[in-house]
Amino acid sequence: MLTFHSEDTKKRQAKTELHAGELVAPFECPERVDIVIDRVRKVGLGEIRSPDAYGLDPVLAVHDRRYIEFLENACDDWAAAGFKGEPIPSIWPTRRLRDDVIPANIDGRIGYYALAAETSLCLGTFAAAQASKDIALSALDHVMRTGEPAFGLCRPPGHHAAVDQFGGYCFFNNAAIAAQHALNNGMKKVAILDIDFHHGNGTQDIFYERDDVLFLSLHGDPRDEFPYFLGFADETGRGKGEGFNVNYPLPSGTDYATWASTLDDAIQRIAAYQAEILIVSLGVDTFENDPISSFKLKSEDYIDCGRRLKALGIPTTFLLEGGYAVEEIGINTVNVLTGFEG
Ligand code: Q9C
Ligand code: ZN
Repeated sequence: MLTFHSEDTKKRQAKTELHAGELVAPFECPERVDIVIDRVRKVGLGEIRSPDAYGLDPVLAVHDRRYIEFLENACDDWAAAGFKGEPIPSIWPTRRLRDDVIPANIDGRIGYYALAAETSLCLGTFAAAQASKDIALSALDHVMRTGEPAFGLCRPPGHHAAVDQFGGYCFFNNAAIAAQHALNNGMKKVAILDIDFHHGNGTQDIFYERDDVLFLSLHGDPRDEFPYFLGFADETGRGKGEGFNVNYPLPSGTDYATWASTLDDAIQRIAAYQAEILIVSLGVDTFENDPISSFKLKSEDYIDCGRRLKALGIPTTFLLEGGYAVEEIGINTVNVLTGFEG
């Protein structure tokens, strides 16, 4: 299987994450990329290619123009305001406040465009996010052209990013950008299967009223887990999109037996939808030793997961999302891919 990879993904080198009331080193760190690519090489998964540059048009097809401009300039604006730390939001247009005003002051504007406070911005973030979506688009194009599977070693991840919001370590929604690109290039039905531990709120939101993208997500029950405010089972789509959004919230402590039978249900729905192309939002923060998650998957389970996905027989693009047990992220991610290869 081909891997798409770029060193530019490591240009995001944020120093801080707001975690448990402290500023700590981010869980979503650049070393994740090195460890995954080392494993890809070690097992001989296949050729490693650099992505093509797609520019911002495919991003604009999914995200708000002013949001993109905000991301591009936020660090400069923050520094120009005289703020010393990394850009981090502290107020939002929540209930009882207006959400139809975009503040001029960067302190307010960052809250307007943020869905959470853990994710600090930094100077290289925009460049890394661009590399990440180029990787997703290159992988998707390869799959569309050849029918062969591909792995996009995306970083930063994307599935929490909504039309005009960043957070949960995500800026551009790589899977959504790739799905829209597939539709704009002749595909009629795309499925996105999100197996990251966290609900893919951004992806769900982007396609919620549409029937050309089937979105399915297995994740920690939002009653207990980030992103808390989306990802419940009764969210099934709206309007034309009714029936094309499927959430599988699962309890803390979920093991592979339960997770895999849930996966089989999702797989059956993808088959029934007759998707022409499958995008897997591949997070391995379902791993038993993940530091911020609570499922109990073991390294060998990822091989079986890959096998089950292969049985669908649909051209498949894998895009990396989360996974914070950094030492094992290479083994776990690449196990899905080798399981798929058979
Ligand atoms: N400080 C992805 O897996 N909550 N994002 C952090 C620890 C945010 C995860 C709790 C988790 C975001 C792509
Ligand atoms: Zn996650």
